[in-house]
Amino acid sequence: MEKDVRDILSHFMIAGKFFGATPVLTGHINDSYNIYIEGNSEPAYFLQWINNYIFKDVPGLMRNIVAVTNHLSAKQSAGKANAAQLRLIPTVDGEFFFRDKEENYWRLYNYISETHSYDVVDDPKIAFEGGKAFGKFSSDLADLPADQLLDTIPDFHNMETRLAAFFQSVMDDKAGRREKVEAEIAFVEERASVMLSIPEMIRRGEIPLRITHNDTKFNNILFDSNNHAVCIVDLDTVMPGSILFDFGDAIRTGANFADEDEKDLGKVDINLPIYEAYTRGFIASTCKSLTVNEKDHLAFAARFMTFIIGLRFLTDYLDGDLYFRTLYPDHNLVRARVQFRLVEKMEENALFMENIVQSALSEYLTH
Ligand code: GN1
Ligand code: MG
Repeated sequence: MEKDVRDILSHFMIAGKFFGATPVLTGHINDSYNIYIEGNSEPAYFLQWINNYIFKDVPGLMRNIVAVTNHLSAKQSAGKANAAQLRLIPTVDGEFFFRDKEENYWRLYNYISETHSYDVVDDPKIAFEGGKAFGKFSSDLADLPADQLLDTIPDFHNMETRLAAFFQSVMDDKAGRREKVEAEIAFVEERASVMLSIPEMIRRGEIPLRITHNDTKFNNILFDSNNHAVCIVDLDTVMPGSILFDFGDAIRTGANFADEDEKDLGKVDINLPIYEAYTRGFIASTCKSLTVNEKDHLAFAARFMTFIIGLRFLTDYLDGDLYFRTLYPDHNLVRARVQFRLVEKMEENALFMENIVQSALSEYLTH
């Protein structure tokens, strides 16, 4: 691996001499490495293999990232964006990615130093800061013309197409796993029509499309040593979407007491103080631009996103684990069950979650 990485890096304009690489194992899609340069104890770069089974148009995806990072850097120089920004390191040919002989695509970022992230959050102050940061991310991109961006994964959070794909996978039963998931199939069937309200509203133009991040796992926020959010990472799916998606996915990940793949479902529950703090932070930085329908569906969006990601894990389980990286045979099923249990917990707390949104709105709209 070291030799390959050294070869790949020789195509990029790096400062200094390659010393070593360590794999970063958090994402489920791309392969990532921290890159060390001789004489430095901290990594200097972040290298990624871009999964072109999932991202069908990598050059187009990279044009998106160039547009987004340039836009954010311009805001940062004007003192308006977060404190640190991802920067693409060009290749020796002046491109922003390198394609090797096997048609693998590679990109290199600067390393954002002295930061850390949280998979699960237990401090409301950190949740508030995270909510503010993801809200600000979408406000910072509000003036980037949406037609400049490609849909890197069409219909990414489209519940209609996700449900259709799921029911197809149930019929096909390619991996012979259907009989293990009858209870989960029933869970999906019971909720499908409620979940379809969001794509219907989007289609009717009642919920606007904005430029959104679309993969707002809480651990995509980097915090500095004072726990200030300084950078948002993982820009592959920045494209037109609903702000509801960005709000919901951060709650799904940050405000669950358990990990995304916790085997003990008894540990799965919505952490309401964390939910409240995140919601206040998010509303603090977005409330002036939210429409009435967006405000009215924020709390539901947490359930919507938890359901849709659970649905995708379950679909992939039925298909035989073709999409998400898995570490053991039932990994996708474990992930799906955690999401569905969390959906149930959110259903039980629906009124409370709604009230929190409303009180945060009245607090910040009067500021
Ligand atoms: C994938 O690989 P990662 O963690 O950035 C997925 C997200 C899911 C997430 C579930 C492009 O994100 O949509 O929410 O796994 N990204 C893509 O953990 O499908
Ligand atoms: Mg991602």
